[in-house]
Amino acid sequence: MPEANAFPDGFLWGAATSAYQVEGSPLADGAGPSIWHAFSHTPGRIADGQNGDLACDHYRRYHGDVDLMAELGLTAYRFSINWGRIFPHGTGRINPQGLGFYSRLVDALLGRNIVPMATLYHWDLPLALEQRGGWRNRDSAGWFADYAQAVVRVLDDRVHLWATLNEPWVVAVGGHLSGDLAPGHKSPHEAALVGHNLLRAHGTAVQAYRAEGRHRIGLVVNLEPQHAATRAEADQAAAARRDAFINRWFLDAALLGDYPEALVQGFGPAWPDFPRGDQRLIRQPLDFVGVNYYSRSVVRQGGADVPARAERVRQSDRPHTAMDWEVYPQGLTETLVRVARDYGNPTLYVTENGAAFPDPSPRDGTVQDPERTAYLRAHLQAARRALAEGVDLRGYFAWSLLDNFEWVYGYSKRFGLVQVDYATQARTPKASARFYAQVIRSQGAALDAEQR
Ligand code: IFM
Repeated sequence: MPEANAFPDGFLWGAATSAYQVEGSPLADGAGPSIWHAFSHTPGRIADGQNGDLACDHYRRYHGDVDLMAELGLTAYRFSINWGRIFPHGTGRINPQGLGFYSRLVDALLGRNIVPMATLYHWDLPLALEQRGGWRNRDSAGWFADYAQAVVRVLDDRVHLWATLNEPWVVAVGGHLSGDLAPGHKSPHEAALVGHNLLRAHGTAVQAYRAEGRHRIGLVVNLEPQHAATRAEADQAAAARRDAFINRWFLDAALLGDYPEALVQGFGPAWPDFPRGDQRLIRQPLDFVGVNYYSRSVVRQGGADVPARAERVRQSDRPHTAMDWEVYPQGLTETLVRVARDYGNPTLYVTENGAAFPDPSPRDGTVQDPERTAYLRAHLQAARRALAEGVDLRGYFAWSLLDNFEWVYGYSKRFGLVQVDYATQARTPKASARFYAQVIRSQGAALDAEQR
């Protein structure tokens, strides 16, 4: 039975990207290198030795890309700002050419009636700041607030939706605990400290925004339900620990003003002492929460990993994407309803959702990607269900507009609605993009059209 068509007027239908993943030209026009520039130029770090030097060349082709968005009928575009384009050394002298790029991008979007949502930090810390201790340094909160202020001062007249950080959990854990992502450190103590300083940076940036900006600002987190593999108490407890680690770490701190007890206990002696008063800075009133949702985890007790001591169990009877992530659309409804319930019904956006699959070559001007289309349909239906359950959901951003640089996987994983031929930079909208365009045109009704 199709749900009543619950997408409200003004619901944003968007797609998302991030600076390092699509822009290319990382050092153009006076920009300073980021930790991702350094990391991807370190042998052995990225599949096939790839890097973001060219990526989708969005820095030079943004105009054509905005035309493409308009052609698909997108009403919003979520992008991130590369800090090192604005402050080549992270602090100090502003580089007007860097600001100029984002200003032109925003004008191009507004010229096509596309609402811009700007993320201030999507993982590309200026290398100069990493050399000063990066997010491990308590000063990072001040550096970030100054950067936020400079950007907001120039763009807030036209950008009315801002996010401070994208997925701080991934920055803390991927960058400082597992070490898979830049800057590649492996230390529980650092990961906890970095998480805390990211939250302080979020808090100071929101304060800077309240002084300088006049619109709306929020935080974007990655969430995934943690389901126990069995009813055994030990597995239930493992799922609860992993839930505190992945889902509650940043939301509890930013929205409730405290860390989950299970998280602090899980880190044990690696958990640093933080000055009293930090929690007050971290808990700033927010205008929205952005939810990035891809999959769920099924877990059982096991492993010595700090802080969750839980093991994932692969659900081999269920479909998986090319990232080996289970396709689990009902988890999106579950996640949105849970955030609404546990955190006082904040305004929400799905700021990322999508799937990588190996796509065939273009034929007759399109790319057939039935699995991605099915993923998109099912997740949009799941978002609609959350709306029907009373969640204040204001928009959905597909990840991603374009195939792009998928971090350590290089260009081998394709998440785009639009295929990119990296040799020629040709863009070909996939069938999923055409489907999304129909959904947008019909304000959701096409979700219930017969599936071919
Ligand atoms: O590509 C990433 C993005 O940068 C952050 N969220 C998840 C995406 C897919 O892995």
